Amino acid sequence: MSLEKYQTELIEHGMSAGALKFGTFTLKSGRTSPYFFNAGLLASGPVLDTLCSAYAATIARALQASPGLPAFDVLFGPAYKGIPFAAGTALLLHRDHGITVGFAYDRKEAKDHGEGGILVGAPVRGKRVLVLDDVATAGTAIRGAIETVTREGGEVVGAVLMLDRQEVGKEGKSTLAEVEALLGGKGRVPTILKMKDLMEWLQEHGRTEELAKMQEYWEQYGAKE
Ligand code: OMP
Repeated sequence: MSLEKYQTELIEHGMSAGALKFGTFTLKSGRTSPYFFNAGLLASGPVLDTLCSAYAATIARALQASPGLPAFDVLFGPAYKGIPFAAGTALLLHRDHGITVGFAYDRKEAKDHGEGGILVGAPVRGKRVLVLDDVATAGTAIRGAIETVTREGGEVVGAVLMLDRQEVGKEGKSTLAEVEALLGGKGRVPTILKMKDLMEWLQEHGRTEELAKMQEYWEQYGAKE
């Protein structure tokens, strides 16, 4: 299976922005990983264009797939990194795919005056919401975003991820399968990239040392469904 153009672009722009790195990194989970993707460094016009175009293409494709993503009303990007990404993706869904949705995001601290509350942007109460997040390892961050929307009265019908690291989740299955089950089943969590896509890119570019370290990590922590 070869990589899509938008996947290759995200890998290569991510690397030149210093966001995607190969080396030795300690994860939130305490695991020592041979790679790290810091979406916070995707922070220039061109690289935001690459990322949001990839999110929009992934969402548009998932809406057509079977089993796929159900139609939704609002794209929710959790603070802070998700805020510009959700805004940019809503814009490109409209401009490039003819899909019109609102976008919303949360505050890290609730306001008790003015408009108040924890959410900003399009109202989610009673709406079908797609959560947009960057990286999933064990699934803590994505579950937190789903809870925020649910608490505010939205119905989370799916989630879109920049990178599924394809690791074991909280219940011993793959994180992706666990989150899909939470959201109603297969097809509910489309992703732009998976760890295996990064490995394919390394292979295509003859980066055998890095590939071997990725393979080793996969054997230790990868989700073998
Ligand atoms: P989980 O909450 O365990 O799914 O890990 C996802 C979070 O880990 C992300 O929201 C980031 O804060 C961080 N992270 C990355 O951003 N990139 C990576 O490659 C790996 C991690 C990580 O620490 O697992």
